[in-house]
Amino acid sequence: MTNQKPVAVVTGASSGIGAASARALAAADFDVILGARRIEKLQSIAEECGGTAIALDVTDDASVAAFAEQVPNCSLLVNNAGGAVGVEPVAEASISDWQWMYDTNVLGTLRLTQAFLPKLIDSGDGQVINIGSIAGREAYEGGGGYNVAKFGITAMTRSLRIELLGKPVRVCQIDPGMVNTEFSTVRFRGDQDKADAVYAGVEPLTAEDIADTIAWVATRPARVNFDQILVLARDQISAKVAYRRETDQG
Ligand code: NDP
Ligand code: 8X3
Repeated sequence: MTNQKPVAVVTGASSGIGAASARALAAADFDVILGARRIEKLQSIAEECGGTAIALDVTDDASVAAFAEQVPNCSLLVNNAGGAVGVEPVAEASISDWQWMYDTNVLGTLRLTQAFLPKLIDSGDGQVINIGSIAGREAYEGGGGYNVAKFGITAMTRSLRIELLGKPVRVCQIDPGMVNTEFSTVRFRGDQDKADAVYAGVEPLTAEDIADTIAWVATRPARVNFDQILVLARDQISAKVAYRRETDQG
């Protein structure tokens, strides 16, 4: 691979925030490498923004190694792949749902960070942007394993930031509130009515709103490190309280 532009890797780029970020970073003149499992969706987004689609399962060591091998240089790693499954209370939660959330969000971020850190350092101006969540700042009823995973990412971002002090790599975490993507469809295991109910009466953020933030952070001068950014819809004030126009209830 030969290129002059800085290379940005975006995980979970087949939909939602990741797809919008791939488009925004391509528009900001990055050479974008898109990773996710649904390769056809990934390829169509890559074609649209002039990027490169490479199959990636962030829960699979061999997949991460094969992905990283195809990307010799990297200036920016956006650890975005993730999500939630289920809203059961702690007392009733499924161990396998919690394992999925921990493996995808936390260990996925760890695997990609370990695979790309040497390349980010070699670039002379590297950046890691982890996608956390308001769920990594506030626990909520039914948040369970997703809260645990996103609080875990918050801790990992902070450790990494400290460990890289003095090295040419910035570390940022962006914590969105409600964003209308496939997130809730996945969380409710494909039940679209339940997914739509999450956003009823509220104007949520769009994937493009978060992608704008990512592209803005990524294009600041090398001396500037945004450690953690919370991005909420105007209609949302906390993990549980959003203004619902139809019911006037949070
Ligand atoms: P989407 O469900 O639209 O996107 C999730 C992305 O993650 C998909 O591209 C999916 O791709 C990818 N992904 C899931 N599992 C894996 C895996 N094992 N390996 C590689 N890629 C994987 O949701 P969002 O865009 O909303 O989510 C993006 C991130 O933003 C997540 O980390 C989420 O937790 C976070 N977030 C979302 C919020 C929201 O309200 N939407 C709010 C706060 C944070 P594929 O299935 O093709 O592998
Ligand atoms: C997604 C936002 O509030 O559903 O990270 O946990 S929330």
